[in-house]
This record gives sequence, C-alpha cells and structure tokens, in this order.
Amino acid sequence: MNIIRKRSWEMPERLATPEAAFLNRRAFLAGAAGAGAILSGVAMPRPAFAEGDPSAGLYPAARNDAYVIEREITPERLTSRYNNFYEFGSHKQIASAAQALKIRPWEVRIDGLCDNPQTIAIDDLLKKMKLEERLYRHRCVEAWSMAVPWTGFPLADLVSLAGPKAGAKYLRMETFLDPDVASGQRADWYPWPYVEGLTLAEATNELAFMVTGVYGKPLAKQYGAPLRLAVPWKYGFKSIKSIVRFSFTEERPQSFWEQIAASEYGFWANVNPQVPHPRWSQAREQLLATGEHVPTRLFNGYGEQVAGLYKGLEGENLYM
Ligand SMILES: Nc1nc2c(c(=O)[nH]1)N[C@H]1C(S)=C(S)[C@@H](COP(=O)(O)O)O[C@H]1N2
Ligand SMILES: [Mo]
Repeated sequence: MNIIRKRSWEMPERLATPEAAFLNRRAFLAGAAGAGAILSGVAMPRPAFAEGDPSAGLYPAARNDAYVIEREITPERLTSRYNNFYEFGSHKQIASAAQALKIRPWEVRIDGLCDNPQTIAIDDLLKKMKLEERLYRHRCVEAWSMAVPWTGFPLADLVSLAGPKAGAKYLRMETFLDPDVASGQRADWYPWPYVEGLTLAEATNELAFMVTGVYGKPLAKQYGAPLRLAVPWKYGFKSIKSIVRFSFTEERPQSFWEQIAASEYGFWANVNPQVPHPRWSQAREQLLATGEHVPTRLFNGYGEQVAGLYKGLEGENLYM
C-alpha cells in the first residue's frame, strides 16, 4: 500500500481545508473516509494529459509577453498533484480520481441573453480561437499560491462569439454534473453543479482567460480539462473548472461557495491582503513551489489591469 506523506509545501490541515470546515461533523467524517479510500491508490505516476487528445497539435502556443511575472513557474510535478476539484474529493490529492473524467466528446452550451446561443463541441470552439500562453499567478483563498503557464484564449473572445444582448449584465458558468464519474458529486450536502459568475465587465477584461492547456500541453484533467477559467486577480475558487455551460443573465448568479457560506466566499472575491477571511489572515501566502511565505498583493498584483472595474462599487463586499 502506498502512503502519501505530507510534503513541506503542503498546508497544515487547519489551513488546507477551511472550505470544508462549515460542514457538520457527520458530513465531514464521511468526506474524510472517502479521502482515505482514494488516497491509497494515488502514488503511481499519471499521464500528464489524456493519451490521444485530439487537440494536442495546437500546443505549445506562442507566449504572449504582455503576461509574464516575476516569480518562477511552479513545477508541473507540484501543481499537477495538489489540486482543488471538489467534484473528485474535498482534499488536494484528486489527480488520480480525476482521470475518470471523459473529456471527449465535450460540448459547451452558450445560452441566455445573447444573439448567438449555441452548443459547440470543444474542438470546434478551439478552431475558432487563437491560442496563446500566459504566465499567471494563482492565489487560493486558503493562502497558498502558484505561478502557472496557462494556454488558452481571452474570455472576451467567447463573449463576442455569443453576442450578449443589451440586458445581459453577468456571465454565469457551470461545471459538468456526473456523479457516476465524479464521486464528490455524490455528496449531496453540496449544491452541485459548481457554478461561478462574473460581471460582463470582468468577463471582458483582458485578464479573464479561458484555459485549455498548461505547460505547453492540453490541460490535464485535474486542472479542469478541457476548459476552465483563470481570473488571477480573484481568489482561486472563482476560476471554475471543466465548464459545460455559459449563460448571459440579468440577475447576479449565486456561485457554489457563496451558496454554502456567503459570509466567507462572496461573489466578488478580489484578492486583498488587508481584508482577512473571517477565519484567517490574507496578508501572506505560501508558495507551493518552495513553501516560502510572501506578502500577498492587492488584486494579486493585477491592480493596473482591473482596479478600474470597481469604481463606483465601493459599497459592495469586493474583497470577500
Ligand atoms: N468545478 C470546480 N472548479 C474549481 C474548484 C472546484 O472544486 N470545482 N476549485 C477551485 C479552487 S478553490 C481553486 S484554488 C482552483 C484550483 O485549481 P488547480 O487545481 O488547477 O490548482 O480551482 C477552482 N475551480
Ligand atoms: Mo482555492
């Protein structure tokens, strides 16, 4: 039997699972038992991406030098084995379980208040978009962070494909729902499927990025293949994985974590070191790469691009 030892870069349990702490004791114990069962099978190396992925020829894409960072890229061997993907378990070692996800065929539905509602196969969507690589920081609400070379296309390009109508104010995004494949979705105390949302101004900001690859290859399943979001100025839970549906709405969508604990995980969730989470400080973050603790920056260092989005919204709970 293989035993996963705690690595230096892992959080103490108390920091690593705050999102689970709201759970009642029975639910929490049920989740922990499931985690043990999955953990015992994790130690074999896994393919970095699905064998025979039809999009493999699109990678690597040219790097866009407008999006580089001062931090070193976090090694793939770390980011591919430390993932938040509650569909496959409420702990970080879900990479093995996530390989059960079928990512072809994969259809994406675009609906709601838009001129061109459609259902499009992921490979047809990829053909319409120009892929590029961007180096982004990623700051989890749990106070760990990484730096990743994502490949993908601007979310703004998907928004213009859809053609939002004048009344559309928000973009709602939804993850797949398949409890047969995703054991976490059999835990019915969570409001599945995972949902996230952005204002249209946020969704069309240059930084909002649809991710289809990482480390110069198609996205491995544990990162949220075949299509996930990266909004690097917000806490990581906003960057929804394995998206199957985009809806343009007039009403603000209620996201997954907001439904569970609105006072801890709000709609805006912009990174701010001066606004603590109700149960811990956000002043610093631990780098997944080295275990080092460094100061967290306002908007995760992306204020130049995004601060303007929040003018006139000062009354909102922007940093929670
Ligand atoms: N569908 C879905 N998307 C999700 C999550 C999740 O549990 N389910 N976790 C979020 C959180 S809390 C973080 S920090 C990032 C983690 O992305 P990574 O595993 O690629 O590091 O995914 C986000 N997107
Ligand atoms: Mo997170």
